[in-house]
Amino acid sequence: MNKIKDIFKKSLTTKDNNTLEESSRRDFLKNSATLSVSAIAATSILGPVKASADEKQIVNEVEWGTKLGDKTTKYRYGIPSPYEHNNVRRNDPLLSSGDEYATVTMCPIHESEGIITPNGLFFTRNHGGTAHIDPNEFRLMIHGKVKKEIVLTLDELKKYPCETRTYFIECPANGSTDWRAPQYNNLQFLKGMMSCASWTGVMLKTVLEDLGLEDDAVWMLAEGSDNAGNPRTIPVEKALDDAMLVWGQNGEALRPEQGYPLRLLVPGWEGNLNTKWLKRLEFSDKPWHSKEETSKYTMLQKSGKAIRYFWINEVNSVITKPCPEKPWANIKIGDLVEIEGIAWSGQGTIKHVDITFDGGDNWVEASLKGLVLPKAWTRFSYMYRWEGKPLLLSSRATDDLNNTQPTIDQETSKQGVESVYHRNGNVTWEVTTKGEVNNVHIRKHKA
Ligand SMILES: Nc1nc2c(c(=O)[nH]1)N[C@H]1C(S)=C(S)[C@@H](COP(=O)(O)O)O[C@H]1N2
Ligand SMILES: [Mo]
Repeated sequence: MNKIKDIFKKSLTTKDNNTLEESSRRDFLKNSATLSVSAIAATSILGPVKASADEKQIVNEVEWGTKLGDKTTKYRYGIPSPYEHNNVRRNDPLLSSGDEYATVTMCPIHESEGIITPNGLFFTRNHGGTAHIDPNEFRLMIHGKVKKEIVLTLDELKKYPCETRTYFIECPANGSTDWRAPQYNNLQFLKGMMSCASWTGVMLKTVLEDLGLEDDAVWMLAEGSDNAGNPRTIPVEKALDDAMLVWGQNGEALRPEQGYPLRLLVPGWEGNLNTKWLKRLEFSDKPWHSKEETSKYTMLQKSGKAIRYFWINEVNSVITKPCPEKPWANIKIGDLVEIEGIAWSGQGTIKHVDITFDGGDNWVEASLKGLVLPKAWTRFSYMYRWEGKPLLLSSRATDDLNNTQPTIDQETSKQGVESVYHRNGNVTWEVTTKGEVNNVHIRKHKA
């Protein structure tokens, strides 16, 4: 036993005598590749695994193996296993207007895997409930300073060549409950006002080049046909850059909650601009100053003044494993565990993510895993051996324009604590000696 422990210790000791907890997953794989065959079992991430010869699920017939299952044709549209009943959107009463129409349901990002949110779990923010539109009755009007004003059916719009692209949508109010002090000990409620999907539709640029914009068309108004309408002014520059009119979401039609049959997608910009149940696009030489960009969706500063037209969701990240809902309660001291999270930037592509274990004094670089796409969720990962010490665990993302997430101190010294929108200061998890995880704020200075 001691011999195994020795091999174990040796194999995990790097040049400068730091143990594996300080090294990345890639280093771990490199180290383990040099081990002798007998040591592999001892260094398995699983640790010592109990022999399974007496497991009744293996030895005996199981119920589901002795009879026919459901008819293969039972579900014309598949549904999740009933055992996954906890993986659901949840309503945040703090962010509702006292009813279940003008409110938000948060995405269970603590349960999410990879970078795509399944359609049934996509966060939903409505100002007047979910509209249900018959696609045959759908019309899109494009008017104002456009050479060829037009009213299009969905089929006509679908004649344009389509593109499929992966982008996140984030309400700028994501994390808003935490400006003054930690409000929720819960990742879903803290950062679940975002999701990421693969969208199919036409580049708005393609449509506008086809119809022809007037030279002085510099602003676009996008309005929905739901009772809220959600009118927002968007610079034509963005409309001609990467904005899309989308009808597809993860390989099927948009869900009603996401704006069926057509929504505007303004990649990386605040969720509110992504008009659902789209009815019209109007072009003008002046902005509209709609309710949604004057009374709401402005950035209150420390000075008491507010910034209008703050569109971009800045670089951000959060650790999803561990998190308050998925603590390290079952992890034993000495276990090697994966720290995982999501990073995103409305300005570009995630370049790197750093992790701190001590509240920001020291940082190590995590590895990015899977697809790394612009304005999309990006997964990061770090293999860590937890020795039972309490931690102040946090991530800090940097994008390819070298924007880096601020600390909470940096953010609130500029912004104050009365803001609602565009919070991207570091989220910190306190990991206790018992492996519990709490949402805390690291403040070295007073706001
Ligand atoms: N027509 C319309 N578009 C809308 C809204 C709305 O209420 N009506 N809500 C906006 C807000 S505030 C956000 S954050 C995003 C949310 O998109 P989702 O519900 O698909 O997650 O849609 C935006 N588009
Ligand atoms: Mo929003």
